[in-house]
Amino acid sequence: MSSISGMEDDEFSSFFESSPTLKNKEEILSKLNRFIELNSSRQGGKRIVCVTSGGTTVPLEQRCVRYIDNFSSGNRGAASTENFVNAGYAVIFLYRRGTCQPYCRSLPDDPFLECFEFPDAKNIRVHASHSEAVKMAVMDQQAAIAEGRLLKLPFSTIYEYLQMLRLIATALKDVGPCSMFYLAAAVSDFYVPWTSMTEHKIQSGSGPLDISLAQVPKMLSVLRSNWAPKAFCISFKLETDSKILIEKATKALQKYKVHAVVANELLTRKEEVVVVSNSGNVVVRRDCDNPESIVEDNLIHLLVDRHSTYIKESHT
Ligand code: 9Z3
Repeated sequence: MSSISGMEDDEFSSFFESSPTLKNKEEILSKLNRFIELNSSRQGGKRIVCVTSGGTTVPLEQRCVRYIDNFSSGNRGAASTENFVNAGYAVIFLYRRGTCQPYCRSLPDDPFLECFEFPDAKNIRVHASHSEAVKMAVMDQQAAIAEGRLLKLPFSTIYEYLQMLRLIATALKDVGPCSMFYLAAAVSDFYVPWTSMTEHKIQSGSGPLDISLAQVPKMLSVLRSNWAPKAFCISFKLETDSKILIEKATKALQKYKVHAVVANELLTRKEEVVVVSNSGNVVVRRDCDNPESIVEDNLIHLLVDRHSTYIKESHT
C-alpha cells in the first residue's frame, strides 16, 4: 500500500522527470553549498531562511511565446528579505526574474532612467533628489552580499521554481530547525506538462484555443514530509474574497502541517495580514502612525520570535 507521502513522491517524480532540465544546475548548487557552508560555520550557528518571491509562469509552448502568469509584484518577498537580514538571518532569495528586489523600495520605478543625469558627455551622476536612496540601496545590498547574508537566485517558470526549491530544501536539510521556508511566491496551481506541450508557437488561424491544464503536484506536502521535514515552514494564502480567507488558510494549515499560514487579501495585503497557526490567529498590521512602516516589519518580528521558540523546543 502506498502512503500519502509515497503517492506525492510519485507525482513529483513524474513531474520532475518530464520537466525540462534546469539550466545552470551545477552553478546554482555550488553557490548554494558555499552559502550554506559559510553560514552554518558562523559562531553560534546561523539561521538561514529561504524567501520565495514573485509569481511562477506556465509556458504554453516549449519555445515559449505565450505563458500564463500568477500575480505577485515581489514586494512582500523583497521587503521581508531586508527584515530577515536585519534580524540576523542569512537569506536565500528565490525570486521571479524582473520582480522587486531587496533594498530597492525607495527607488523610483525606473531607476536607471530617473535616478541618473549627465552633467556632460563623459560623466554620469545620481540626481540629487535620489542620491540618498541610491546610496542606501547600493550600500545595504552590497553589504548583505559581501557578508554572505544574501544569495539571490532567479526563476521564471513553474518548472524552474520547483526544481530550485527542491535543491535548496535538500541542501538545507542539515541546518534542521535553524532553517526556515517563507513561501511568499505565488505558485501556479495548473500547468501544461512539458511532454504534451507543443514545441512551436500556437497558431491563431484555427479558431478559439482549447488548452487542458494539469494540476501542479502539491509542493507543500512533499516539502514538509520529505525535502525539509525539520525546517520551520511558513506558507501564504491569497484570496480576493475576504469571507473565505481564514477558512482556506486554516484548511491549508491542517492539510500541509506548516507552522503558520499568512493569510492575506489582495486589496489589503499591504495593510494587514493574519498569521494563522495552532496557537490561534494573530492580525498583523502596518503601523499607521508611521508612513515609513510596512506590514513586513511587524510580520517578520513575530515570525522570528516563533522561530526562536521552535528552535528551543527542537533542542529539548
Ligand atoms: C502571497 O499571498 C503574497 O503575500 C502576495 C504578495 C503574492 C499576495 P506582492 O508580491 O504580493 O507583494 O505583490 N503569496 C502566496 C500566493 C499563493 O499563490 N498562495 C497559494 C494559495 O493561496 C499557496 S502556495 O493557494
